[in-house]
Amino acid sequence: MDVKELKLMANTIRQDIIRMVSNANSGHPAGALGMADIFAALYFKVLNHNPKKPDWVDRDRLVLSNGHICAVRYSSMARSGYFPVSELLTFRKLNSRLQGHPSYNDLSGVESSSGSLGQGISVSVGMAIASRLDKKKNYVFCVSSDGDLNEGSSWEAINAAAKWKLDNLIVIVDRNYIQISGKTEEIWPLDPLDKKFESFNWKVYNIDGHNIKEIISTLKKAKKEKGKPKVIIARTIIGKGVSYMENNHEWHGKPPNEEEAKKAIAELDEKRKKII
Ligand SMILES: Cc1ncc(C[n+]2csc(CCOP(=O)(O)OP(=O)(O)O)c2C)c(N)n1
Ligand SMILES: [Mg+2]
Repeated sequence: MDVKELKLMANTIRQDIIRMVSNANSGHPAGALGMADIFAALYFKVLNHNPKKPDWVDRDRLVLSNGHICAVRYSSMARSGYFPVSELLTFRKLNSRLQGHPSYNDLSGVESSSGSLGQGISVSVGMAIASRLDKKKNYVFCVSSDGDLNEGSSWEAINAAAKWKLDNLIVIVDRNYIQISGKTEEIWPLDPLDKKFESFNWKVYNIDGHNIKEIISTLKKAKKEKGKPKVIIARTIIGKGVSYMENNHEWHGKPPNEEEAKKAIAELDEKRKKII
């Protein structure tokens, strides 16, 4: 896909997120919307994967540590062919494979169960070590977030990744400066986040998490960098694409009502016309 097609895909993913969360009348729309550009780039450009063979042993792994934003992952998976798009509307229903937090046992292609913050980087470190021991050439990508990095266990894993010089590990941080109850720098500050990662011996890239060209070129660069684990700190806007959700922590875990969902879809339709 070229950049324009990826922008359109990110818009489609955003519309899916609104429909899923609104249909379920529960879920986490804002963080998911903020990561749509990165997930479009990952699933449709960067990941070496085969949606028809989710268990292919040489695939790149994508671990989602901030599991609550899983609507963005489910939409990306459906749109790239892991399962029918119609299944997206079972999101958060009883017995659905698309649980409110991802379940490894229920859906092939989900690499680890998540939702309990602070575990994904550890899981990814384990996968990266295993790949190296197996002499595999694949990469382990881990999506983390400010809230995920508020957990001390994340930093133990970050330290371990540097000890093992895991250059097959790339963490992408959803740096929207917001978590469940407000602004990160007021609740549990992380800045200077890039300097912290550097002092842990990681290679750091700061990017605009909505610039698809920059997302792709940085991921390419990061894959080539040898000898260190790598982190891409992606500055994102929570709720991106839906005016009343942007930069507003109240939409962290609240579904839009019918009228609000209609407004969101209309706004996204307008944006879509501008991309075309
Ligand atoms: C170990 C753990 N503690 C607390 C929670 C409750 N919780 C769910 S999301 C969240 C905040 C996450 O921050 P972030 O990922 O930055 O949220 P977003 O940007 O998507 O609003 C918290 C504290 C949790 N899921 N896991
Ligand atoms: Mg956040």
